[in-house]
Amino acid sequence: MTEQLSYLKRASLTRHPIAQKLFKLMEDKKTNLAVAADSTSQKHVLELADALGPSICLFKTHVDILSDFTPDFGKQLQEIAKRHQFVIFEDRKFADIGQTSALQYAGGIYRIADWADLVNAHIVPGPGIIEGLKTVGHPKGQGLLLLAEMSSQGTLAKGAYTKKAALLAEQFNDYVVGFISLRKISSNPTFIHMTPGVKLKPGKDSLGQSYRTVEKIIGKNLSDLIIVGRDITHAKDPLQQALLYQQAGWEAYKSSRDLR
Ligand code: S5P
Repeated sequence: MTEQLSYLKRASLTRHPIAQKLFKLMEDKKTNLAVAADSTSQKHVLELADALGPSICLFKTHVDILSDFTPDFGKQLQEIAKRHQFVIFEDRKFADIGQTSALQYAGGIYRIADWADLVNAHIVPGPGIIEGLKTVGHPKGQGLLLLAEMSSQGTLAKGAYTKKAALLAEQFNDYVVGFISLRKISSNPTFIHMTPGVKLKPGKDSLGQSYRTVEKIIGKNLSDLIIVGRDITHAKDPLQQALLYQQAGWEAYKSSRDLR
């Protein structure tokens, strides 16, 4: 068993307000589960946030797939997040030059920067994308996750690319709070590792998504947080299913680490 710092200890090491809040509420609520609410109905997304709120630490959205989006979406989600104590992550995966990404983040129809605690970015454009997003998000106390690895088959995000993500995170450590990755890729305890492509049993979908188990991701790969989508949102009883993942995630966290 490797010696690792607890989420709570890590909350005290980071100076980023969202990372601090996230680590703390993971420990308080005993959950490292995030749900990916990939429904095209805003009403359904908000219902999921309210129903699953107690068992999750983070709620992940794709606001641009909503077919009935209204400008009060963010405000409504923030109210639910406050009630149930979870962090809001808009999975926008910015990938343009800094100037354009900043405009996409702050403006347009969705005004993501008005309501999302966290967003993420591909590092393919280089550091300018982080600088651009930072001009918008940092003054608001929001944070950025870098896509260091992806869960899909044949991903090009590996090797030197993944290492570069870890270096860029260090370079911008007052704004970057962590990574989307399949495993722990940085030994800096202030960075959080979030992993999608997680199911209770391994498998894949018909479009290249591959699934690894909770035990593999949290227990063996030492990631910090699991992101689960359809296996919860499409379940007969989403809350019951979320509870199974919450328990599995917490058990894997506790049993795999010699926590300090
Ligand atoms: O590499 C990635 C990165 C992300 S953020 N692979 C992913 O699947 N995701 C997101 O995680 C994806 O956009 C989706 O919202 C979620 C996985 O959903 P599921 O239904 O396959 O669990």
